[in-house]
Amino acid sequence: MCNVVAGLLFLVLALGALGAEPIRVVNPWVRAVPPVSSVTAVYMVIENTGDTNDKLIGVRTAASKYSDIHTTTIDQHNVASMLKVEYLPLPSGKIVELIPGGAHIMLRELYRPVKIGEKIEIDLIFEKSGTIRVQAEVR
Ligand SMILES: [Cu+2]
Repeated sequence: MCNVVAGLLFLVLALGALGAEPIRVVNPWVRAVPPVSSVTAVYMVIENTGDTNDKLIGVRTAASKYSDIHTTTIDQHNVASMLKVEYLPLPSGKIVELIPGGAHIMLRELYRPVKIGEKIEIDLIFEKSGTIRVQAEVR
């Protein structure tokens, strides 16, 4: 009897491990902007714990008309500019940070002003892992 229970427990744990999402999204947040601004940025940490490379290939939210993936580049005059990219690479076993001054998600043409403390629902679309919905707090 004990063996059966132990066996079942092992099966449940094994299935749980199989079902674990390889992509972990940590601490997503939206930059607070003045009400007149129709643009803001979203930051987060994305961890690919899986053994295959993945990509962030798209973003969807009801908060804005457009949501783009941007990287930031610094030219020889030390001027930073944003570049829209088709995807963000997420190498296996690596942590990718979306941070001010680096890669980020740009929300353009906000449908209404964002308020500090509110949570914005954002769907992150990954090439291999499908869609992951996150709640990003405005800070
Ligand atoms: Cu941008």
